[in-house]
Amino acid sequence: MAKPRVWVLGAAWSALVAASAFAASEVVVQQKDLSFIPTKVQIQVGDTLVFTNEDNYGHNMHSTSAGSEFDLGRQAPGTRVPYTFRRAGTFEVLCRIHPKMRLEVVVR
Ligand SMILES: [Cu+2]
Repeated sequence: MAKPRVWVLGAAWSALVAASAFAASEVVVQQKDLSFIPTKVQIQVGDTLVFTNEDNYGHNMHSTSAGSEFDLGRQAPGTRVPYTFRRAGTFEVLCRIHPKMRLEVVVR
């Protein structure tokens, strides 16, 4: 009796793992030493970028690119801020506080 139950659970788990391969994913972009790491990311529509601030001061990501305008406000050191891209295109993300920080996001 126990053996079939374990097998069924295993099959269900495999199906769940397979399904998640097609789900939207999260991609981490670091903010470190006044740079985005990496400086260019390619994602799918519906994917979320998770910005981590690994500096000792605040950053403020924003984008004025048509179709993906946003301003995430001041992000404190040590925090994670997610943003989901809902439209395809190429978008530029900048920091209001540090104009040299640039991230290119290609959404397909
Ligand atoms: Cu900054």
